Amino acid sequence: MLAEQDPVVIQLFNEFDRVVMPNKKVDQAEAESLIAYIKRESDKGPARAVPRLPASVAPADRELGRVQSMALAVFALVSIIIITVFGFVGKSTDKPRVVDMKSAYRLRRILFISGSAALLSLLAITLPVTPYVVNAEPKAEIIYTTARQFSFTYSREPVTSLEELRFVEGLRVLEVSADALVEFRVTSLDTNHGFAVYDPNGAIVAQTQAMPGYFNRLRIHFDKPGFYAVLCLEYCGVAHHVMRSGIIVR
Ligand SMILES: [Cu+2]
Repeated sequence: MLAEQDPVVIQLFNEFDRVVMPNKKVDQAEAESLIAYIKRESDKGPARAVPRLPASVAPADRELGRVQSMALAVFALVSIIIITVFGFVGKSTDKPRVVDMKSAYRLRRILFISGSAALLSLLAITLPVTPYVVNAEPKAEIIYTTARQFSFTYSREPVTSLEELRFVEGLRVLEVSADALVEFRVTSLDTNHGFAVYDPNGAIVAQTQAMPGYFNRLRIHFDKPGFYAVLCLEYCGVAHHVMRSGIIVR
Protein backbone atom coordinates (compact mmCIF):
# COMPACT_ATOMS: atom_id res chain seq x y z
CA MET A 1 0.00 0.00 0.00
CA LEU A 2 3.03 2.25 0.53
CA ALA A 3 4.12 1.52 -3.05
CA GLU A 4 0.62 2.42 -4.21
CA GLN A 5 0.92 5.74 -2.32
CA ASP A 6 -2.32 5.12 -0.42
CA PRO A 7 -3.07 8.49 1.29
CA VAL A 8 -4.13 6.97 4.66
CA VAL A 9 -1.09 4.70 4.79
CA ILE A 10 1.27 7.55 3.86
CA GLN A 11 -0.24 9.68 6.62
CA LEU A 12 0.10 6.91 9.25
CA PHE A 13 3.62 6.12 8.02
CA ASN A 14 4.73 9.74 8.51
CA GLU A 15 2.92 10.09 11.81
CA PHE A 16 4.54 7.03 13.44
CA ASP A 17 8.24 7.69 12.82
CA ARG A 18 8.15 6.10 9.35
CA VAL A 19 8.13 2.58 10.78
CA VAL A 20 7.07 0.02 8.20
CA MET A 21 4.63 -2.64 9.37
CA PRO A 22 6.30 -6.06 9.11
CA ASN A 23 5.05 -8.41 6.40
CA LYS A 24 3.27 -11.27 8.20
CA LYS A 25 3.27 -13.40 5.03
CA VAL A 26 -0.39 -14.41 5.34
CA ASP A 27 -2.00 -15.73 2.20
CA GLN A 28 -5.39 -14.63 0.85
CA ALA A 29 -7.37 -17.37 2.63
CA GLU A 30 -5.68 -16.68 5.99
CA ALA A 31 -6.24 -12.94 5.64
CA GLU A 32 -9.92 -13.47 4.86
CA SER A 33 -10.44 -15.82 7.79
CA LEU A 34 -8.63 -13.36 10.11
CA ILE A 35 -10.85 -10.48 8.99
CA ALA A 36 -13.94 -12.68 9.40
CA TYR A 37 -12.79 -13.58 12.94
CA ILE A 38 -12.21 -9.90 13.86
CA LYS A 39 -15.62 -9.00 12.49
CA ARG A 40 -17.33 -11.86 14.35
CA GLU A 41 -15.70 -10.90 17.66
CA SER A 42 -16.37 -7.18 17.14
CA ASP A 43 -20.05 -7.85 16.52
CA LYS A 44 -20.26 -9.64 19.87
CA GLY A 45 -19.43 -6.40 21.67
CA PRO A 46 -16.93 -6.11 24.52
CA ALA A 47 -15.59 -9.42 25.91
CA ARG A 48 -17.32 -10.47 29.10
CA ALA A 49 -14.88 -13.02 30.52
CA VAL A 50 -12.49 -10.42 31.90
CA PRO A 51 -14.32 -7.10 32.00
CA ARG A 52 -12.30 -4.02 31.24
CA LEU A 53 -11.58 -1.33 33.80
CA PRO A 54 -14.19 1.41 33.60
CA ALA A 55 -12.98 4.11 31.24
CA SER A 56 -13.96 6.85 33.60
CA VAL A 57 -11.70 7.29 36.60
CA ALA A 58 -12.93 10.84 37.17
CA PRO A 59 -13.92 10.33 40.85
CA ALA A 60 -10.41 9.05 41.64
CA ASP A 61 -8.93 12.07 39.84
CA ARG A 62 -11.07 14.45 41.83
CA GLU A 63 -10.08 12.65 45.03
CA LEU A 64 -6.42 13.01 44.09
CA GLY A 65 -6.93 16.73 43.45
CA ARG A 66 -8.44 17.13 46.91
CA VAL A 67 -5.54 15.29 48.55
CA GLN A 68 -3.06 17.44 46.65
CA SER A 69 -4.70 20.72 47.66
CA MET A 70 -4.81 19.52 51.27
CA ALA A 71 -1.08 18.74 51.09
CA LEU A 72 -0.46 22.23 49.66
CA ALA A 73 -2.47 23.84 52.49
CA VAL A 74 -0.54 21.88 55.15
CA PHE A 75 2.75 22.81 53.47
CA ALA A 76 1.77 26.51 53.41
CA LEU A 77 0.69 26.42 57.07
CA VAL A 78 3.95 24.79 58.20
CA SER A 79 5.94 27.33 56.15
CA ILE A 80 4.08 30.23 57.79
CA ILE A 81 4.76 28.80 61.28
CA ILE A 82 8.48 28.37 60.52
CA ILE A 83 8.79 31.89 59.07
CA THR A 84 6.94 33.38 62.05
CA VAL A 85 9.13 31.56 64.61
CA PHE A 86 12.31 32.61 62.80
CA GLY A 87 10.99 36.17 62.60
CA PHE A 88 10.39 36.30 66.37
CA VAL A 89 13.81 34.81 67.14
CA GLY A 90 15.49 37.24 64.74
CA LYS A 91 13.65 40.18 66.31
CA SER A 92 14.43 39.11 69.89
CA THR A 93 18.19 39.15 69.26
CA ASP A 94 18.10 42.85 68.22
CA LYS A 95 18.99 43.94 71.75
CA PRO A 96 21.60 41.91 73.63
CA ARG A 97 20.20 40.41 76.81
CA VAL A 98 22.08 39.41 79.92
CA VAL A 99 21.50 35.71 80.56
CA ASP A 100 22.43 33.92 83.76
CA MET A 101 24.23 30.97 82.16
CA LYS A 102 24.55 29.09 85.43
CA SER A 103 20.81 28.87 86.04
CA ALA A 104 20.19 28.22 82.34
CA TYR A 105 22.49 25.17 82.43
CA ARG A 106 20.80 23.96 85.61
CA LEU A 107 17.38 24.23 83.99
CA ARG A 108 18.68 22.34 80.96
CA ARG A 109 20.02 19.51 83.16
CA ILE A 110 16.73 19.25 85.07
CA LEU A 111 14.71 19.13 81.83
CA PHE A 112 17.01 16.50 80.33
CA ILE A 113 16.98 14.20 83.37
CA SER A 114 13.22 14.45 84.01
CA GLY A 115 12.44 14.02 80.29
CA SER A 116 14.64 10.90 80.05
CA ALA A 117 13.15 9.45 83.23
CA ALA A 118 9.61 10.00 81.93
CA LEU A 119 10.41 8.40 78.58
CA LEU A 120 12.20 5.37 80.06
CA SER A 121 9.45 4.65 82.57
CA LEU A 122 6.80 4.96 79.88
CA LEU A 123 8.69 2.42 77.73
CA ALA A 124 9.19 0.09 80.70
CA ILE A 125 5.46 0.12 81.42
CA THR A 126 4.13 -0.23 77.86
CA LEU A 127 6.68 -2.36 75.95
CA PRO A 128 6.03 -5.68 77.79
CA VAL A 129 2.29 -5.51 77.00
CA THR A 130 2.62 -4.53 73.34
CA PRO A 131 0.88 -7.30 71.35
CA TYR A 132 2.42 -8.82 68.27
CA VAL A 133 0.44 -7.58 65.29
CA VAL A 134 0.14 -11.08 63.81
CA ASN A 135 -1.72 -12.37 66.92
CA ALA A 136 -4.24 -9.57 66.70
CA GLU A 137 -5.07 -10.21 63.04
CA PRO A 138 -8.49 -11.69 62.35
CA LYS A 139 -8.62 -15.02 60.53
CA ALA A 140 -8.43 -14.68 56.77
CA GLU A 141 -9.12 -16.98 53.84
CA ILE A 142 -5.74 -17.93 52.42
CA ILE A 143 -5.35 -17.89 48.66
CA TYR A 144 -2.06 -18.77 47.01
CA THR A 145 -1.47 -16.62 43.97
CA THR A 146 1.05 -17.79 41.42
CA ALA A 147 2.20 -15.37 38.77
CA ARG A 148 3.99 -16.41 35.61
CA GLN A 149 4.44 -15.00 32.14
CA PHE A 150 1.65 -13.95 31.50
CA SER A 151 -1.09 -15.07 33.87
CA PHE A 152 -2.16 -15.42 37.49
CA THR A 153 -3.37 -18.67 39.07
CA TYR A 154 -5.25 -18.83 42.38
CA SER A 155 -5.14 -22.00 44.48
CA ARG A 156 -5.61 -23.35 48.00
CA GLU A 157 -2.14 -24.86 48.05
CA PRO A 158 1.20 -23.21 47.46
CA VAL A 159 2.73 -23.69 44.02
CA THR A 160 6.50 -23.55 43.65
CA SER A 161 7.10 -25.02 40.20
CA LEU A 162 5.49 -25.48 36.80
CA GLU A 163 5.05 -29.21 37.56
CA GLU A 164 3.10 -28.42 40.73
CA LEU A 165 1.02 -25.90 38.83
CA ARG A 166 -0.07 -28.72 36.52
CA PHE A 167 -1.37 -30.84 39.42
CA VAL A 168 -2.89 -28.15 41.58
CA GLU A 169 -6.52 -27.19 41.21
CA GLY A 170 -6.15 -23.58 40.25
CA LEU A 171 -8.44 -20.82 39.08
CA ARG A 172 -7.78 -18.03 36.63
CA VAL A 173 -10.57 -15.86 38.03
CA LEU A 174 -11.20 -16.00 41.77
CA GLU A 175 -14.59 -15.83 43.45
CA VAL A 176 -14.99 -14.73 47.04
CA SER A 177 -17.99 -13.79 49.14
CA ALA A 178 -18.72 -10.17 49.99
CA ASP A 179 -17.12 -8.88 53.18
CA ALA A 180 -14.45 -11.61 52.99
CA LEU A 181 -11.00 -11.01 54.39
CA VAL A 182 -8.56 -12.68 52.01
CA GLU A 183 -4.89 -13.20 52.57
CA PHE A 184 -3.09 -13.55 49.24
CA ARG A 185 0.28 -15.31 49.34
CA VAL A 186 1.83 -14.12 46.16
CA THR A 187 4.75 -15.70 44.36
CA SER A 188 6.15 -15.99 40.84
CA LEU A 189 7.47 -18.94 38.85
CA ASP A 190 9.68 -16.93 36.49
CA THR A 191 10.45 -13.24 36.70
CA ASN A 192 9.23 -10.42 38.94
CA HIS A 193 5.58 -9.48 38.44
CA GLY A 194 3.21 -7.12 40.13
CA PHE A 195 -0.07 -8.13 41.76
CA ALA A 196 -2.36 -5.11 41.89
CA VAL A 197 -6.05 -5.26 42.80
CA TYR A 198 -8.50 -2.58 41.59
CA ASP A 199 -11.97 -2.06 43.04
CA PRO A 200 -15.10 -1.98 40.81
CA ASN A 201 -14.58 1.78 40.27
CA GLY A 202 -11.07 1.20 38.94
CA ALA A 203 -9.28 2.61 41.99
CA ILE A 204 -6.30 0.62 43.22
CA VAL A 205 -6.98 -1.22 46.50
CA ALA A 206 -3.65 -2.89 47.22
CA GLN A 207 -0.60 -4.22 45.46
CA THR A 208 2.46 -6.31 46.14
CA GLN A 209 5.32 -7.81 44.16
CA ALA A 210 5.21 -11.39 42.90
CA MET A 211 8.80 -12.56 43.32
CA PRO A 212 10.31 -15.97 42.50
CA GLY A 213 11.27 -17.79 45.71
CA TYR A 214 9.16 -15.61 48.02
CA PHE A 215 5.57 -15.57 49.23
CA ASN A 216 4.48 -12.00 49.84
CA ARG A 217 1.43 -11.66 52.07
CA LEU A 218 -1.28 -9.21 51.09
CA ARG A 219 -4.49 -8.99 53.10
CA ILE A 220 -7.52 -7.43 51.44
CA HIS A 221 -10.96 -6.89 52.88
CA PHE A 222 -13.48 -7.01 50.03
CA ASP A 223 -16.19 -4.78 51.39
CA LYS A 224 -18.23 -4.09 48.27
CA PRO A 225 -19.40 -6.68 45.76
CA GLY A 226 -18.43 -6.47 42.11
CA PHE A 227 -15.56 -7.22 39.79
CA TYR A 228 -12.07 -6.43 41.05
CA ALA A 229 -9.56 -6.33 38.22
CA VAL A 230 -6.08 -7.72 38.85
CA LEU A 231 -3.24 -6.28 36.78
CA CYS A 232 0.48 -6.94 36.67
CA LEU A 233 2.23 -3.71 37.67
CA GLU A 234 5.76 -4.73 36.81
CA TYR A 235 6.92 -4.78 33.22
CA CYS A 236 7.62 -8.50 32.82
CA GLY A 237 8.01 -9.09 29.09
CA VAL A 238 6.43 -8.56 25.68
CA ALA A 239 2.91 -9.64 26.71
CA HIS A 240 2.92 -7.79 30.05
CA HIS A 241 -0.08 -5.72 28.94
CA VAL A 242 -2.32 -8.81 28.67
CA MET A 243 -1.36 -10.08 32.10
CA ARG A 244 -4.63 -9.43 33.85
CA SER A 245 -7.08 -11.41 35.89
CA GLY A 246 -9.91 -10.69 38.26
CA ILE A 247 -11.71 -11.37 41.50
CA ILE A 248 -15.47 -11.61 41.58
CA VAL A 249 -16.93 -10.56 44.91
CA ARG A 250 -20.49 -11.83 45.44
CU1 LIG B 1 3.80 -7.68 33.87
